[in-house]
Amino acid sequence: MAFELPVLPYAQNALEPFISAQTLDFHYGKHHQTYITNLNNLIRNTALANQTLEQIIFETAGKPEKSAIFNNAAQNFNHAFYWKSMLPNGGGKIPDGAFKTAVSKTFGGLESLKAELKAAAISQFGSGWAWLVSENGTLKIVKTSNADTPMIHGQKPLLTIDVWEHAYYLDYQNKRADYVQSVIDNLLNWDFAASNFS
Ligand code: MN3
Repeated sequence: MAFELPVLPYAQNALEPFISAQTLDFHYGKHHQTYITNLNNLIRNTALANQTLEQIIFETAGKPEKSAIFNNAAQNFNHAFYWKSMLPNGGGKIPDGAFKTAVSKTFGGLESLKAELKAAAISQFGSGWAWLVSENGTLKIVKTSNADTPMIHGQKPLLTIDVWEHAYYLDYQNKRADYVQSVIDNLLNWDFAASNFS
């Protein structure tokens, strides 16, 4: 069974002007598709071929001889999660409920959470990801390098921002901070984060 590129949850131009259709054309249509194609080629006719994406990630994590499979599998998970972490007319408020209570308890409020998330995204050296996760029920901001992903560190991802250059270079060139600020202010899907927390 081969993996397929998941359907983007909005049109390719739906995140404009913050992320252009051209960026999504390359990032979703080319980069993400390549991770899918590579993963399928790497697992074909192996014991991993009938496993779920998460099983493949756990099975190959920390094994240097399996790093190509891990990198492509984890990047598939990370990108599918990133697309769902955004929506047109995002940003804004978090919904009432257990997630909002946890945000107040851990960060003192949404503005402090956003400041910490921005700092993590900007300070990630080189390619990687900034994440809001829950670990044993407690919220945390973390960053990961390259394809690394929170699930293998005992963390449940709630929201992510891709900070590989391919995520922003066409629209923002070297200004990663401007891209991160745009995503946080205008695109983040707090309903998705809340649904992942519960
Ligand atoms: Mn990417």
